[in-house]
Amino acid sequence: MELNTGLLMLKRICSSISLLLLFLSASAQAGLMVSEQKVRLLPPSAPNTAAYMQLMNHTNKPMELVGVSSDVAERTEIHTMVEHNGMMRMQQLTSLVIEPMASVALKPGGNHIMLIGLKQPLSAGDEIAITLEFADGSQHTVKAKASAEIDAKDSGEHHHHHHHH
Ligand SMILES: [Cu+2]
Repeated sequence: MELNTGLLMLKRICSSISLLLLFLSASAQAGLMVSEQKVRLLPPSAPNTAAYMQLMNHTNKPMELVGVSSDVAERTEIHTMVEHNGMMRMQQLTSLVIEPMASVALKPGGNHIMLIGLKQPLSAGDEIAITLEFADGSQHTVKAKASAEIDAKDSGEHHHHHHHH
C-alpha cells in the first residue's frame, strides 16, 4: 500500500515535469533571429510610437506573426503602410508571414510595431520588452532600445541571406 502510493506520487511528479518541459520548449520560437530592434523615441507628449526590427526565419517552414504585446503601451499592433489617395497611411495587419529562410524588415515607411497609448514617457536607452506571438502558439520576447536616431537605411534589406554572427 505504502509503496503503491509512493509510486503513484512519483508518476505524478514525473508527468508534471514532462508537461513543464513541453511547455518550455513550446514557449520560445526556435529558428527565429531578431536583430536591429529599436523603439522610436519621440517627445514625451507623444502618446504613441513605433518599434522596428529585422525578423529572420532560419527554418524551412513559414512563420506567421499573429500578435505583439508590450507592457509599456495600452495596445500593441502590427502595422503596415498603404497608399490612400496619394497619402501614406498606417493600416493594422492581423498577421505577417516570414517565409522560410527569409527575413522581414519592420522599418520606417513600411511594416512596424505600433505602441499605442504609452503608459509613461520613454527615455533614451530604455530597453523595451516586446513579445512576438506566432500562429503555432510560440512566443519570442525581444528587448528594443529607445532611440531618437532611427535610420531607414539601417534595416532596409528584404532578403538577408543566411549570415552568421
Ligand atoms: Cu503604426
